[in-house]
Amino acid sequence: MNPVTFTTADILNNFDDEIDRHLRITLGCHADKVDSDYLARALMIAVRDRLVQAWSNTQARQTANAKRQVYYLSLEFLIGRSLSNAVANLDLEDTIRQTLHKYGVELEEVASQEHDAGLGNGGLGRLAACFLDSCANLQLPVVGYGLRYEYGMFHQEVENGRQIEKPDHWLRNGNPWELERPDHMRRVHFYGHTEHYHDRTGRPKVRWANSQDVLAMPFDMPIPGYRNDTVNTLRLWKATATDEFDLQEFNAGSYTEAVAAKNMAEQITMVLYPNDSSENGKELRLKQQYFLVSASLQDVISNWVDRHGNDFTEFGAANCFQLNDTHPACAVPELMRLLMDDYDFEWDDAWKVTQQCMAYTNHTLLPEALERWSVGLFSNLLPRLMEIIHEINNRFLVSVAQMYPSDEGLLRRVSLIEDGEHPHVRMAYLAIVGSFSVNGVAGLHTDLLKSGLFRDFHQIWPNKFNNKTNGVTQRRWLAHCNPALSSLLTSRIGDEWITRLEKISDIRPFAEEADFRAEWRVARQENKQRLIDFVEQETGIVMMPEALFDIQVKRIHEYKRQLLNVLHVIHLYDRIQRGDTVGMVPRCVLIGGKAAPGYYIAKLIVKLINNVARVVNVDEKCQKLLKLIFLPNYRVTAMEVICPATELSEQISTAGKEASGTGNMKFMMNGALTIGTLDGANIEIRENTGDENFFLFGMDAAEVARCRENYNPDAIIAADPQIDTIMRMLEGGRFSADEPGVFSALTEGLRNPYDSWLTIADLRSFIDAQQRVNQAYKDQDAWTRMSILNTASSGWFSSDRTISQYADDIWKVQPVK
Ligand code: 26Q
Repeated sequence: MNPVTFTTADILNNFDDEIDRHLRITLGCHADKVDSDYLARALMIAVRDRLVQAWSNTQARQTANAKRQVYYLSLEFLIGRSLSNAVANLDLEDTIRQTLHKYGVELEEVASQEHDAGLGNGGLGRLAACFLDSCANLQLPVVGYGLRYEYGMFHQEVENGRQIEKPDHWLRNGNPWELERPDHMRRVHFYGHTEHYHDRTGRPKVRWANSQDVLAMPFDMPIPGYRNDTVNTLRLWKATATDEFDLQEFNAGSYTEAVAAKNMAEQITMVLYPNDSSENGKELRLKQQYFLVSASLQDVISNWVDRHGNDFTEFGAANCFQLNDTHPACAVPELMRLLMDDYDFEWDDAWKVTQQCMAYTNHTLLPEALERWSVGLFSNLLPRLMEIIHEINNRFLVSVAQMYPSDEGLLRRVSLIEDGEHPHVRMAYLAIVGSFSVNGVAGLHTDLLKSGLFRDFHQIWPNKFNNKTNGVTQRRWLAHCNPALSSLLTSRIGDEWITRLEKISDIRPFAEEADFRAEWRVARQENKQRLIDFVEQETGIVMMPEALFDIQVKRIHEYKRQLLNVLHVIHLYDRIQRGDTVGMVPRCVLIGGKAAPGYYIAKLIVKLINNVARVVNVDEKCQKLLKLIFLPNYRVTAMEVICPATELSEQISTAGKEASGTGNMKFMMNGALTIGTLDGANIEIRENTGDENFFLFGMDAAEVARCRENYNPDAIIAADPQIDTIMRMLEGGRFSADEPGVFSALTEGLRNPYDSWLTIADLRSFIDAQQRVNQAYKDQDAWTRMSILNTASSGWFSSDRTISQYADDIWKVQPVK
């Protein structure tokens, strides 16, 4: 059959007809006045239809031509909305706007009907989404594998200042983007036991017997590249029960009970775990991890066997699995199991293949966030994997003992099994031993991995370790979310920056043109107004348009130090009370983020922000000078309104704690100035934009380490009257009149000599830096110049750059054009 080609007029007519057909036939909507929800669904289906041909072409092309395929294994993909992204990438915006005008609506209104796909917690999940976008843009043969959670990241509400979690049933109205693929269903084993036997040729073999099985049903989501005919795939697995009834129960007359028991299986992909740090070791979470890994590896191997039969000679060279943190680290023993038990590999051959195709990315330095699983739980749930892990460990320790004879301490330190009364599997060590590449996500982070957390492993295998500084996609985080700034940029330097962000440095000389700066300010003001409207809608609070927009949005965490931010707000509040306001610039401080439901202190910080906000925002004297806002339910879609309007980006973690940060990059790209510590990618942001365009404060990682040795926060407080006042207000109940003492856990933490986050140690430096911000903001022209230079220097922080480095250094893959 000949390929069909469309003229512009065809597409237009076509689109009108298609929307009409989907409304009336696909969706059965016959109303006179179509509401925007139906329109959104019709539009999404029509746009998806446009993707399908390129999607299957891409697959065919990659299967035929790619020398190596990459699989990004991640428990999280924080996609957000897809419609506007697809429309922009297919270059359909004008067409669709014309069609929608016939229904009297704007694209933005229709697009706002789409529910965020919130299948992630924060940075790590959003990074996976940016990476998929960049892979498609660069036409790389990369498939994302994840879980199709029925419930995504919880919806956050605030009652009496406290966080309330509500379920996020994002699939309730269907997901027009996904295609169910029953023909690629897989079967995953749990529980049971292993049996060692000899096959017909007398070779020793193992089988996993008496397991309880769960089916994995794949749903594919299209990942379109930017105007390049490439559409990659994100494959999400849903757990479904097998049809094997428990016959005993069935025969005893418990038919309904037997069927109901099938629900156990389906729970595996019911809900995303909403905690992004310390793990509580729940069995269901390990089930999720193994379910993802086993289904995905079987998928890859089965496709391989379809094309190559049982010849695995090239399998290791032709496939690469990138492990997004240790969450999918079971991939190491699972690949071993599949190769040995199902395809008759000998151990050494299987190990060679495994080490040839696994690569691991670490996203945290917090020792308490490193995943460990109790050996007891592990061997009960995954008996065959536990056996393989023991064998990997034994062989590894033998090789270490050969390299470093008589270093027992070393053997104990690097063992994959942490010994003790309740031994645990150290998942990070399993990932390191099983991979050919281990990378951190920013320069400092990788250095600290090598010299600290993974020091012994770095000594054993220095060449395994490498850095890949994170990035974000400028297509979502500038072109889409900031149309005002985008068209201003394009008017001066063309639109090549959309696919090659390094070109954005061409805007640098325009920082010296007064007209350009004026236009920059107009765009910024338009974006601020958009945020003002959004915040008023969500909270009822009206931000002052002339104020400095000072913003911190990210997960609520002690190490991220939202508390430090609040202490500064209290300080400003106190100054205003005392009438010390000469030269004070009006400021709106906005904080948003979710706390893990079981993280008591994080939830208390949310309460404190809300309580301080309540006092500040009703205060007469503050009206024109200061507002504090807690924005509920921070999510991808909220950031799309927030980052274009932000003037001051708060990146204030204790140095050495934030692996990279990625919000920091979105803000910079959109022209915000950063107030930050020398932590994570802040360091690289400062290097790129220049010291003079960055508000630095606080201790660096080395100073932090030294400070801990002899930290006396009480002494610092007593010696600094302004800090002393802040503490008195907090401890004296100024923000907790109706619940005396509610914040004592926070104030006691601040005064604790073992406070891990050293908040008081950095407070003076922070207040001073904020005063420098205040002074700088008074000179709007100079501020605008700095803002332009931040955007102009953001080229390095495109995820296209990051992904090119993964492709060249780790994956060794080429684009398939
Ligand atoms: C683990 C086990 C059980 C349940 C949950 C988890 C879990 C889930 C998510 C642990 C950690 C996470 C997420 C971590 C994360 O988002 N880290 C961030 O990754 C970003 C991308 O590299 C960095 O920019 C941030 O600095 C880092 O905090």
